[in-house]
Amino acid sequence: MTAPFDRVWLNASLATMDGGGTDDPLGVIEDGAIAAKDGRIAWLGRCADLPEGAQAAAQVTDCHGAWILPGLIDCHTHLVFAGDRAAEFELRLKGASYEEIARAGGGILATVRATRAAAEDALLRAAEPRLRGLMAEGVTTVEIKSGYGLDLAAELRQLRVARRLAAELPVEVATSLLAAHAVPPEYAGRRAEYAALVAREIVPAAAASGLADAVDAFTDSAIGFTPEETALVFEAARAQGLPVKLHADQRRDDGGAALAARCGALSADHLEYASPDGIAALAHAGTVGVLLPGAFHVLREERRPDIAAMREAGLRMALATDMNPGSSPALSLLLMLNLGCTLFRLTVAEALLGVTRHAAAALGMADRGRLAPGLRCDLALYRIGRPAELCYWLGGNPCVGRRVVAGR
Ligand code: DI6
Ligand code: FE
Repeated sequence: MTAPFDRVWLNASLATMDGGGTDDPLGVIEDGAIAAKDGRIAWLGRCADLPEGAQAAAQVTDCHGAWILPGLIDCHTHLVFAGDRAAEFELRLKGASYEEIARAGGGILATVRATRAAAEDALLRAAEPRLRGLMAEGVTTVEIKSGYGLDLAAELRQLRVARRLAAELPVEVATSLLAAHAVPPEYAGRRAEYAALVAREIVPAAAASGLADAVDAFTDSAIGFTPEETALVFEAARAQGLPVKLHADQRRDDGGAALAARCGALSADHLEYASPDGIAALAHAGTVGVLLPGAFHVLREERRPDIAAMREAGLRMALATDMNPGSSPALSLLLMLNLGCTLFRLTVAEALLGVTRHAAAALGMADRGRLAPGLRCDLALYRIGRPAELCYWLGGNPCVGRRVVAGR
């Protein structure tokens, strides 16, 4: 008889993220065990109920009371880039605004210059420690965007680095083409022309390369793209069969949420200025709202996303680092759990669902983000007394184990 399981974890508390309503939103199983076969969760439940013979021929790990969560998912990062913008941080501390710096040719375009000038290997070496830092916290899936190339070759180079990171490290990576992030210097004053180029050439070429899993854009009428330009890029994505995501309503209400909903986007991200109607439209469309408290904090924004409207609408909320050198130099997803609770007033359950189940949905991944039979057995183990500790500490890292299944 073949062994039922090849891995078994015993004596753990499980936060399955597959909970039963308001009493138990995290789906906790105390004194639990989890068993895997061929990289999939084959069984989970109370230790006492472990099937007969479960441990035979399996590699068994005694968790000594640690908590197990599904491997965390950072569903919004720009972690492949060259250089840093610490000098801009200092300028902002002296009163300069993000938009002023961007209009003066700094901001995103400063990182574009550095990233275009960097060789692929140099980009890889710069990105790797950032990714390893997330992995050390129990992150097993990371989304990585381009957007600092802004021409076909440099955008593809960023995406290739993202794929190489996934090939070289035990982590899963989902890539997003963000060529519509800013207007490159050679198109200064010709924003619509650049948006048309993205739609006509860059999106199809990225799709043909197989390097992009999705297409993202930055709708911001001042320093990004108009809803009409964004819609053009999204049509190109749809024509290539690629899902879309959107940086929406971060600094003003540009109608980004409604646009994302209309286009059936996987996620609409930021949403500080999204209106209750826009939020309701997102919920109705099944689009996930991705909250990015790192950018809110670093830019010292005062307008919070309308969490009450999101709850009311039943919008699924995810939480991510937005790791980027300008608005969110955030190297820790655990820290975002704290900021999500303290700055946005999320509950512990909302924050934790935001980096697991709802983050998976924001990436269109149905095979992870919860602990349930049949799903990938990507796990994160923490030495904590209760799940709230993951949101409570500011800094530090209680992750004591992590496992990611190889291959999709
Ligand atoms: N919103 C963001 O949070 C990042 N891009 C965007 O459109 C910021 C990118 C940067 O400042 O480098
Ligand atoms: Fe972003």
